[in-house]
Amino acid sequence: MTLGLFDDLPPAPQAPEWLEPGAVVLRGFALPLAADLLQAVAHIEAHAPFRHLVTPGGKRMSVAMTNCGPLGWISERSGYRYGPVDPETGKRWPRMPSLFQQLARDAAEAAGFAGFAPDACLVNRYAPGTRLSLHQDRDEGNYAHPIVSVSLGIPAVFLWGGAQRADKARRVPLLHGDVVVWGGPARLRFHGVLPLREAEHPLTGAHRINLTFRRAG
Ligand code: MD3
Ligand code: FE
Repeated sequence: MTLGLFDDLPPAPQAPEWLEPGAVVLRGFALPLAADLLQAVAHIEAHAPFRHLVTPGGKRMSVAMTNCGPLGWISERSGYRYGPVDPETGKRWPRMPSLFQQLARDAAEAAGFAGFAPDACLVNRYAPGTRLSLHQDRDEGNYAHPIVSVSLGIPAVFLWGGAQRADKARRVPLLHGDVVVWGGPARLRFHGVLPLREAEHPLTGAHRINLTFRRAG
C-alpha cells in the first residue's frame, strides 16, 4: 500500500554487486547527490565545454567529453595523454569540486580501496545512439589505483569484457545514481558502452552523464 508516508526517506542502501574480484556495482550510491553533481557539471561545462575528441586514428568520438581536476584526458595526433591544460581554451581544467572528491573516495572505500584521491575526472556525455567501443584504460601512471565511475541521467548498457578484446562481454545495465568501482585484478579489463536507446530523464533530458575518477599522475 502506498500511503506516501515514506516518500521523503532516502533510498534504502542496496547490497554491493560484485562483477568479479575488484569490480563492484554500488546501485544508487550517488542518488542523494545527483542534483548537486549535475549542477557542478553545468559549472564545469561553462568553463570547459563538451567536445568530441578525434582519436589518434582520425575518428570523431560519438561521446562528448570534458574534464575537471588537476589533470584531464585528451587525444592528440601522437596519442592519448593526461594534461593540466584544456587544449580548447588554453586554460587549466576547472577545479574538481570537493563533492566529487568525497564521493569518489567514499565509493572506493566501500569497494575496499581506502584512501583513493583522484587527480582527474573525465566527464562523458552520451546522447541516444552514442556508444563507446571496447577498450582498456591504459593511459594512467599506476594501475594499482582504482577507477570510480558515476552514472547520471538516461540508462546505458555497460559491456564488461575480459583480459582479451575477443573475450565474451557481459551486459550490465547502469542507471541514474549507480556507481561502479574497478580496481585490482579488474583494472585492465576490456569494457565499453552499447549505443544508448532514446530516453528522457527529468534531470538530464536525453543525456547520460558519466563521471570517471582516476589517479592519473
Ligand atoms: C572498467 N567510460 O571513460 S565507465 C572511459 O560509461 C569509460 O562512460 C564508460 O570507459 C562510460 O574510459 C565506462 C567505467 C569504466 C571506466 C574505467 C574502467 C570502467 C572500467 C577501467 C577498467 C575497467
Ligand atoms: Fe574506459
